[in-house]
Amino acid sequence: LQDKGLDKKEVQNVLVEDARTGLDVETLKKAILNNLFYVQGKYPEIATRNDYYMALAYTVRDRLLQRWVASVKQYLEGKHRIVSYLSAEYLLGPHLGNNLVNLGIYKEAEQALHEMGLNLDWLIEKEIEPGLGNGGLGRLAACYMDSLATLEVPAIGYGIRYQFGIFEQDIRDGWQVEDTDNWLRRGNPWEIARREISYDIKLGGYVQHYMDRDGKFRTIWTPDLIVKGVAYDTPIVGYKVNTTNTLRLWKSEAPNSFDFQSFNSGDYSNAVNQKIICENISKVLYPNDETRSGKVLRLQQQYFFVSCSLQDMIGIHLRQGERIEDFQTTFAVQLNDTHPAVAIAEMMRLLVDEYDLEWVDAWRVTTRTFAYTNHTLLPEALEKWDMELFASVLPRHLEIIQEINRRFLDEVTVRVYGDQEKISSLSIIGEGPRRYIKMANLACAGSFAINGVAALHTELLKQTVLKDWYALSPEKFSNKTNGVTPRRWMVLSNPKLTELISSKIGENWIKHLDELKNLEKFADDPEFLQQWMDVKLEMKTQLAQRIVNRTNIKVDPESIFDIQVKRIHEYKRQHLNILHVITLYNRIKQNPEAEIVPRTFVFAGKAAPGYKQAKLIIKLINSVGEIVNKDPDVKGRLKVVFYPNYNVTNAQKIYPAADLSEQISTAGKEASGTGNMKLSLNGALTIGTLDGANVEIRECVGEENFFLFGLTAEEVENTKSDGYNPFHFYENNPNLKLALDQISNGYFSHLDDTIFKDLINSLLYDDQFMVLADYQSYVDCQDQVAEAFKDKVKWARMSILNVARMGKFSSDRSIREYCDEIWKVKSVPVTLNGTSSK
Ligand code: B1N
Repeated sequence: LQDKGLDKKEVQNVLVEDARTGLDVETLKKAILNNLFYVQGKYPEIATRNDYYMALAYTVRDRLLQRWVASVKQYLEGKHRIVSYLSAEYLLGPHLGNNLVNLGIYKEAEQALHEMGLNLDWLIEKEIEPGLGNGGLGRLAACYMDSLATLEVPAIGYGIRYQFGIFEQDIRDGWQVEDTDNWLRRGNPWEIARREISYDIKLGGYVQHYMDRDGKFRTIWTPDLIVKGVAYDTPIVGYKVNTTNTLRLWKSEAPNSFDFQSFNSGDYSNAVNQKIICENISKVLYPNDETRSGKVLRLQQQYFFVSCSLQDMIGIHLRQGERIEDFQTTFAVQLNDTHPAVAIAEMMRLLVDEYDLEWVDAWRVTTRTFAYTNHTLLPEALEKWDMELFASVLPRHLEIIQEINRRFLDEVTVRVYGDQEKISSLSIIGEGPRRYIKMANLACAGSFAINGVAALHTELLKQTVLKDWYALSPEKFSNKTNGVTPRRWMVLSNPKLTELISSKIGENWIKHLDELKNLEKFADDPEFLQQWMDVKLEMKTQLAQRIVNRTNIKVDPESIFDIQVKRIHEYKRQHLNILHVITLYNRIKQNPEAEIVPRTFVFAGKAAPGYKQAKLIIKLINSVGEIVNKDPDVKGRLKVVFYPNYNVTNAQKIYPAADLSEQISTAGKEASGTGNMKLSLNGALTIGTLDGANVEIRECVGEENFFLFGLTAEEVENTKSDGYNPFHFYENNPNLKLALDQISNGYFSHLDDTIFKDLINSLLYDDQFMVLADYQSYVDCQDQVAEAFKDKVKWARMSILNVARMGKFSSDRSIREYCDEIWKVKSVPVTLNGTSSK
């Protein structure tokens, strides 16, 4: 090299751009064949599709590792505050395509494979997605990891490496059937097991206190089980930057030294059982979205990953040569809802019991470290733990929580002048026939910041569930409206739209979503309008193909694609949507010549396996579909599709094809929603209530581009307190009455008049979610939608303006707000070969 007269920096470049790091087509081709041989042990003639997928995945991983190592090095060199995101769920979706986009080598990889006679899409579709989350909360964590890396913020995500993620859904005879999600069955090229990074976690047992020789109080917690948490790391690369952060997920195992008493005493089967108990902790994701389970295993999971993560952070902090008292200068820890809130008690235990801090010093560190995001107002989702159950798993933490509460209530009593009602509402421990621990209160007491996930949600938090907390510490509260990453949800999932947008306004919008604004000036350009409509039609045609393959239902790509995809929940009101379907159907039956704008209703979403009404809603959708889809009078003008197994992979194919986005939750119930943002960014117009982030979406896109209906959150509350009577709406609205009668008398269920009884009764006599109260307003609004859709060009214009004005809803914006206002962290660009981005 010296002969060639290269200086040191150039040498570095040459060395770095080798077969494992080069990004050009030729190098990629070589690397893929190399990995096929040395990782999969195959040559092209005998390689399977999965072999090629793995070879490509390792090729991409090599390039990530180089950036990952550079990032870690850079973070350790200076003193930077690191964001630590604690979440029980990460709904990542498939990695391959996303990593190619973020590395900026999608086209190159496509070309390399093409030259090898292979097709990139075909390999991308081979990946089994890691479904380590239920819905919006888990997906938000994944979008935030993408934005943290893209904004070059030092961050680490901590969670659980579930062996089984969210169940796979199949539909049989119209009913949901669950199957296990064995996502690791073909191995996982995106993770690196860090066997050397592991921690022991105690569970159960008892606590003893004594005074040592120096007169200091000591605590010994003798557990009845110890499990080991092993780190599995996944690199998360930012978009066209070197920054590659870590997602560290913990797997539970039996400790090495495990139960040799049992072995020595010859009790082999007991030793094996104990090993299984340890491995069970990270075995499976609880499939409940917005419902509590109260199960011991769930508490064990929460504590397991929180304790591993805090021990890990303390290790990182101390290895930097810092003092334990300054922990909060190294980490800002965000609690993704209350699922990791036991971290507050665990931090106190580690500081007081293990690192010998005085209580007040430990509390100072703790309350400068944690911040809490609330994601729901639904009372059934607020986490509470029976105190005896809690004590049986975490006896020491119960003592600590009682001490936190005692000191806290002492202080509060003075502040609220002895108001008993306020004191008991703020207490971390609930009294009743059985005492319980209120995790939201623990999270509030131990955090320096508390936020909601949309403007309306934050306001409602302050007025309702956290009212007394807001009165006590208003300065802790702020709003951080959710966002989604445009890399996965536009660039990757909708390349045609991406290309069209970029052809007009350049590519900057991908990192600065506000720049979509620049599209507004093309909203009246006839050529652009035509291209916009062409892309949408092409995406609808592709989805139609997938629908017929998966469900055998033929749908018309020219019809309105009216889409409601999200978890099935009564508050999300998929049944309100189906009442509209039935209403249109009845119009046709009453007058087969009636003018009906053709529509394809697409539903998708999982129901929690134990949630009866949600499962019944799925059955209802399929039953209505069965009748409507084959009725000759309908003449194909209405189609109802239930697309099975909604997950990130399927969502990426559905969003680009949507004309209409259904965001029809009962006002005040959906904390934010994020599907609303993804659909809108893909050009769908929204029909929705004033709920969650819909309110802000409507403000941004303009009320003329948003189909609004229904009661407001305030009207919902007033209607309830005035004595809401759903039966009154049934009796006085003939179309509504007909639809409900048809469901109950078996019109859609082969004359079986028993199946939907529970659903109908709950609507007629309770209707917590105001379906009947909002029915007419919804149907009227849908009539306006149909009318608007008749003018295709006008619709396209609205769609363009809608996208142009959605820039606020990038997760980059959300993360910037968290960084500036809560975490106080700055970006740390990572350099590679002397440059910081592609
Ligand atoms: O969190 C999303 C919001 O956009 C949604 O509106 C909200 O419904 C969702 C217990 C939850 N809130 N609570 C949960 C998930 C799992 C679980 O076990 C509760 N999910 C939400 C992101 O902010």
